[in-house]
Amino acid sequence: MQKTLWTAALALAVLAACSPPAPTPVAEAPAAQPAAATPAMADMPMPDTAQATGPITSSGKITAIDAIAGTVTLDHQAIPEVKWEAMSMAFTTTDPAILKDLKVGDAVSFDLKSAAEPTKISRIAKQ
Ligand SMILES: [Cu+2]
Repeated sequence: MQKTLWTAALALAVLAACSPPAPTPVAEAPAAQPAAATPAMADMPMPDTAQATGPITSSGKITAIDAIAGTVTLDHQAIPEVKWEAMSMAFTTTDPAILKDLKVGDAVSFDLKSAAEPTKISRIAKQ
């Protein structure tokens, strides 16, 4: 008798678990996009959102420059906002014209476009 009741209760529980309320699929739809974006962001060493949207200022020295291609190689200081050690690396520019008054050897301050696009320089000027 007790076993029968227990089995019936279990069967009801299983039935309940297998019957989601009707609004559930509707409620899940808006949540799907943030839920999908979160794991991808967590996999990358990305700074927080505020830093990702704005320019990041740093400084360094020009070691190579191609004003026509709009590329510049900089010996730059550590840039903690994007977790970079000090290093020499090539950057592209948002506008090649920003390089026109610069030359190899110049000490410069510059802005990375954003943490999302850290290899693109949006401002550069002699110090
Ligand atoms: Cu670098």
